[in-house]
Amino acid sequence: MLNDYLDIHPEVQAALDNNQPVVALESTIISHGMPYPQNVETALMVSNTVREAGATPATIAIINGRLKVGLSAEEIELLGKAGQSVTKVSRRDIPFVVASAEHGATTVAATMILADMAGVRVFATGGIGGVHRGAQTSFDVSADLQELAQTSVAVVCAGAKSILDLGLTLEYLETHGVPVIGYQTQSLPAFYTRTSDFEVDYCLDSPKQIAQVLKAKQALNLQGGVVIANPIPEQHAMPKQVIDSAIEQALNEADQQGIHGKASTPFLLARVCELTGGDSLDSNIQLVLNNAKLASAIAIEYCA
Ligand code: PSU
Ligand code: MN
Repeated sequence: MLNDYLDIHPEVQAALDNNQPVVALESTIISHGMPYPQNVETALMVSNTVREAGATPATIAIINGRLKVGLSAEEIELLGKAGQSVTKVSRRDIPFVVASAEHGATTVAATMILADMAGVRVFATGGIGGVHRGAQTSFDVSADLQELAQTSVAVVCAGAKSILDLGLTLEYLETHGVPVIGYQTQSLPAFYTRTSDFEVDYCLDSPKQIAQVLKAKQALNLQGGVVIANPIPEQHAMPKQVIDSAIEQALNEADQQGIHGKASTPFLLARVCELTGGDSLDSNIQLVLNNAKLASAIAIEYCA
């Protein structure tokens, strides 16, 4: 039944069949999270990084209505070039894009769903969605959080951007039983910066320790995801004031222009990128590569 919709790349399927490590990668970051051509270059570099680290990359998207776990370089190029014209697909959007046989770029939430269908347990990305600032009145809470509450995939990210309310995001995750692990850090990383004013739930120092937690969670049949927050490497971090003021300005513009719903995050990401020149994009690329390395190491330990 599932196979009527799902295409697992033969290389990914072979790895899964042989209990070899696989790392899922998302595609909204390609179509909506970065400009062309850096988005395509980054996606290909991330895949290579996973390979070099000894795991198999599985970039996830919807192509012509097919749920794809593992993309070709041509498919990555297609999603990157088409950019914002590709539908941004979260949980609610999946059946529509499938039924109309269109392309879709999967968010963290939708990528987790497809990874879970294929049996991929570790996923690397840049940043997760969360509770937006002003959510008290806008109700803007990313479906990524609800997915983390129910779908058993570990997400390696660089924390969350301060376009979000980091404190409320942590509260939401706590309510839904989603642990937030800091990799070699007590402080919740804030994407462009290594620290924030918030603490993670658990600090673990090695991929092996993290894999042990994932194994215990699975053995105990505790459903739901895990957030693994990996600070951006020091040399690529941004000065806090620079990024904070760009984020403030982007948030004000979004407010003035009435940007809301699924357009909100891509708008803010693009504006922050423009306002910081190329700097935030360079940081963004480096932190994704760093997350791909850690996710690969965790996937390897998870299979050991
Ligand atoms: N944060 C980033 N880069 C991204 C995203 C978030 O720093 O590319 C993308 C991810 O795909 C994430 C999605 O799942 O935005 C969240 O969108 P929303 O807030 O509409 O749920
Ligand atoms: Mn939203």
